Amino acid sequence: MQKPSGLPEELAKLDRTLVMGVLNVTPDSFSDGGKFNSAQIAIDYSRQMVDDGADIVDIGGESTKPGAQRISVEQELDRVIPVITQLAKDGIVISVDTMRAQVAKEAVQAGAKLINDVSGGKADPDMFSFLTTNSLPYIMMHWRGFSTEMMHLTDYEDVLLDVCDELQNQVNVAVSAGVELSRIALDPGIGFAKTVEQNWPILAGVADLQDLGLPLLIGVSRKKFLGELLTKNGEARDVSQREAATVAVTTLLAAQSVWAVRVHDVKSSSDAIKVVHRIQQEQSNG
Ligand code: PMM
Repeated sequence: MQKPSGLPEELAKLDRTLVMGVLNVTPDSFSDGGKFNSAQIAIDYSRQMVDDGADIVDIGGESTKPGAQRISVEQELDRVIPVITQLAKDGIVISVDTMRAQVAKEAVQAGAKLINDVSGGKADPDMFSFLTTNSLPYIMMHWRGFSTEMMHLTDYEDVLLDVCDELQNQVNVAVSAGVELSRIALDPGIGFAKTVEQNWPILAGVADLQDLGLPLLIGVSRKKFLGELLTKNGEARDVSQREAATVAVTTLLAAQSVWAVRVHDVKSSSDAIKVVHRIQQEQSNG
């Protein structure tokens, strides 16, 4: 199992796929239209995810849904820092989901232990220089542009090869800027600058992504391409009904020893990973 360097000891020793539970601290993130957008509810929800098996809680204050407008750095800080501070006190391992070096810096000061950058260092020219000030794991996602434009950035010759090439180029940029290679985990960015159909060759090509030589984290949870696949009578499956499809992907990724999955429903993916891991142990004994 490949994993990035710089992980907290309790995660570094684990030899199975990790579960990163999603906590979007954004006004539109909860199904009741924002009623739960308060720090205390976010904290309780995170504790529940950990109880359900989350190894990491990924906290993001800026929506990256297609079409989402950017928020100010102050807004982003106001949303994430109080939650990170409290959860870090509880001993929960937190990653901060941000494209901004300033937010990453303050999140790390507040206790975040991983940096999850959906822009892979492309959105903020200060991100790589910030990274050189610590040695925490850095999740570098494949990214071509902000949420307002990414749906127009889907021209690929061969989506899998192009994503691999673009990730490799960005790794080279990071390493030239002084970021240690060993701390980088790669993410192909399912749904980011990809059409619904373009996500499938990527999931079918995990081995090619692994050939880049770095650990992988993949986030498919409840995404649109799953809803489209499950279309019935011309209607895509609702976001609330995509859990089995999400778990199917988790299972396949765990069987390929992908380092981590980013999911909303922690319990179902955590259970699936336990089953895969148990079978893998049997295979290595036999
Ligand atoms: N997807 C979203 C947000 N952050 N981070 C990583 N590393 N990988 C992802 O695929 C990813 C991410 C968007 O999904 P959400 O709006 O359901 O959180």
